[in-house]
Amino acid sequence: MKKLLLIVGLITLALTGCKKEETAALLIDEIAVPGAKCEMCQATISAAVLKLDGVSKVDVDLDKKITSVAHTEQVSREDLEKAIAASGYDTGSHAKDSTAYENLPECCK
Ligand SMILES: [Cu+2]
Repeated sequence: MKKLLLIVGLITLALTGCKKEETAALLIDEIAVPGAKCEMCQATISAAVLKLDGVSKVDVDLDKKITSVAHTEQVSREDLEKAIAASGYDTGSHAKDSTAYENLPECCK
């Protein structure tokens, strides 16, 4: 029961968090991620970027190899590229973390 309350609490927190972001001006950054190949890559990159406070939406385009991120000004492009690199993918200005890359599913390497 306590667990359920905690989950409900977290969902409420997440929802109110989102509302707040919608009222702030959103910036869109388009980041080249040449290593994005499949749905697992999309999931990994999205999760890495969504962990950052202020990121509200991520779209990983596998054809164009561009990851578009909607975020508030509390997140910089530098933060986004660092998060993507830390998850195992090269970006224009940051080299991927090699340990994270090694831990990616085989289809993503
Ligand atoms: Cu993949």
